[in-house]
Amino acid sequence: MNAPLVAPLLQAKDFKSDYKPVWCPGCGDYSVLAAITKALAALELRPENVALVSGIGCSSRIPAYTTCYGFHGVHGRALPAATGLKAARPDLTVLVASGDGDGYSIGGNHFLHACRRNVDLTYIVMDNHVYGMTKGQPSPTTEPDWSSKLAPGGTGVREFHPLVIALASGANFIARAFSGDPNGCAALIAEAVRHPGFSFIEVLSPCVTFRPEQRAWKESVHPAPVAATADPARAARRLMTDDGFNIGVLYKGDRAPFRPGANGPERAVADLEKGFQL
Ligand SMILES: Cc1ncc(C[n+]2csc(CCOP(=O)(O)OP(=O)(O)O)c2C)c(N)n1
Ligand code: SF4
Repeated sequence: MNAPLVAPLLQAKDFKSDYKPVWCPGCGDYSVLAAITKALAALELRPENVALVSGIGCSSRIPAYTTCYGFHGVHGRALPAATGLKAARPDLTVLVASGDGDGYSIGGNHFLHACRRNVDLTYIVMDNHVYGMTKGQPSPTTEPDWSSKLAPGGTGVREFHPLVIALASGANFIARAFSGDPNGCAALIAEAVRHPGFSFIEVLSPCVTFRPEQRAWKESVHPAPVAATADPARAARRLMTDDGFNIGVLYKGDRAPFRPGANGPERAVADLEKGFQL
């Protein structure tokens, strides 16, 4: 008798492509890549059922380093591309990879509306508080007093608070991870993928080239002292007073994800056009 045709479970290495990452030695993004591939294996997914969408930046190179479907798009525009993909192919697991420049600066507007729409996506932002790929400009999460060749004395501009903004805009799952703990990061990514709706994970991922002092983040991070709450008011208070290094799931909402067509019957474009005929 022939053995039943059951696809074997895959391992993290099966989700890694043959392309060798071009990141600087020690960049946190290597561990985020490892965490994503571990999470996909733990979720018992297959590369042909997963799409990774990104914008532009060192962090946005991730899709090429996996065997999943990938879309390395335009700077700041990963979320609209991913939203369209998930709307057209709800059967795919769609992950979005970004950086703090890509996702919070040029892509900031899309971030707000992706949280509000609550399409079932997992948004992983590798935050290194700097534009790495373009050689060290301050980003929206850069500390105001960070002095560099490009911004001597610092920008003097207050940082953006991505987690608070995600909560206020309607994200359904909010977590913070650290690249230096790839297993912990993988567990958070897997939990985010399982949670319905728009899941946002801020991954502290050091840029060792332009922010070498971020190597000390490993001494600053600590597990969040309390379990995730589903109460947005409580989550807001916690996030507003958070030291920036709490690791774990910080908010887990129960809003139903947006599904195209769920709010009424879909209409053919030709029928819609008829309504506009003079
Ligand atoms: C429309 C447009 N504007 C600017 C750029 C140049 N650019 C490429 S990557 C990047 C910043 C990336 O920073 P971040 O998202 O923080 O990623 P990192 O490289 O730090 O991972 C910029 C400004 C571009 N490619 N396209
Ligand atoms: S410049 Fe920074 S973010 Fe880019 S690969 Fe190098 S260490 Fe990583």
